[in-house]
Amino acid sequence: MNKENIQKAYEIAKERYASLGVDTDKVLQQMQDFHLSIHCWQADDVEGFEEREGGLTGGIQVNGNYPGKARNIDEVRKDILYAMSLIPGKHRLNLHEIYGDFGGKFIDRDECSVEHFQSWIDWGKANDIKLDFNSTSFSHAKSGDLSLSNPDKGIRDFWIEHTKRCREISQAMGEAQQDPCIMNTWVHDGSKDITVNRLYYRELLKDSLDQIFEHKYDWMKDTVESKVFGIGLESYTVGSNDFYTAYAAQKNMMITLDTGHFHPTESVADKVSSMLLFVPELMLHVSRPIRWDSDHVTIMDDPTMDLFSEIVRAGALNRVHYGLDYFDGTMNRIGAYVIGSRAAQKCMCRALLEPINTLRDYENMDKKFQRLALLEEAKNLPWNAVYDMFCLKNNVPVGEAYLKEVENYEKDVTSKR
Ligand code: RNT
Ligand code: ZN
Repeated sequence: MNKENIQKAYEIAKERYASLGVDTDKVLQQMQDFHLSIHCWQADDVEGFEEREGGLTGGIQVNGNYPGKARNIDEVRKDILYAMSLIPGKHRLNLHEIYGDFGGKFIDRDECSVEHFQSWIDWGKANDIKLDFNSTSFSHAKSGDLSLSNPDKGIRDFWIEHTKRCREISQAMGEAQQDPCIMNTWVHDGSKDITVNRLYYRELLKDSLDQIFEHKYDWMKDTVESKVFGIGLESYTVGSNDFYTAYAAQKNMMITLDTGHFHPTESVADKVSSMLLFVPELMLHVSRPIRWDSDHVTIMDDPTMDLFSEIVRAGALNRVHYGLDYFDGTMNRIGAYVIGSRAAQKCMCRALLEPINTLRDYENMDKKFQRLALLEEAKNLPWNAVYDMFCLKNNVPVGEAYLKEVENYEKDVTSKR
């Protein structure tokens, strides 16, 4: 797209928004401060670099075998840097424990330590990318159906040790980058069929978490992620939404809202203002569930737009962290990163451009028709010209121009794998 046209379109958009009391220059600034935590696991279909046999377990699934997936740590790093070069702004990288630099050795989950992540810490520093972290309960011989809530104390202690070590690693990452590393704890624990000891496993999970979170760190922040159900674990999830909402509220800690982890008609957007009254911060896992927690690539759909609008309306921009969480092996994986990241940004851009003061005036005056009419009209306002300007300012391809770049990278790099 022609640079002058983008600028002209922006000027027109700026005037149009100004007439509704919205400052587009300010929004461009806010977009610059909007950092995604990009998930490393789209690059290689959630495999990681552990020396182990066996595929993905824990009730999650990747479909597709599109050629060119990253096969080792260098390829993951290269692909992520390339994807980031097509996403405007500055973003974080969200690592899972199985993506450690294990040097070809088998390091069990209860043996991981900072040394296995030192090269990531150095890479983050060298590329000015801050890191977030996740413990990994799935794809392991001891995963089974129950990890932190396993009645077998040996297995439970194994996963407690793993998760504690992950917190230590997160602390080291946070300290090195002088910015808190957010560590997400999600465990798949659940069961396929009718469970008659529901309370018991939840007591065990609570006790394990209490042990894990006992030590306080200053350079990492914990967050806990609930889920409605996993594949093969359909009847019961130990760490349900109620469990973690209550836990996080009681401990005054962060909670993760994964947009695929609720019943299909539940609004994740509506949870923001309720939860933020009781927990300090939220982490998002922005995904796209299709009938179940399918982890399709994030797009600019109604649930995602509603979610970001609610964050802006709640004045919660600085209390939310924006992780992505999808994994699709049916298409070019770098393209998938760019689509999902840009989609999340577009949702935020549109949310920031909402003529909220006028809308609130209407609501306060009980002008229902006017409120709904302006909400409808706002959909058609030239938010896209503002997003294009954001891309231009950040020297990344504007609009569909990035398709060619992804194709070139496929031709030169990923197709040769
Ligand atoms: C699974 C959870 C979890 C994982 C990642 C890989 O349903 O969403 O966050 O997707 O940890
Ligand atoms: Zn998630």
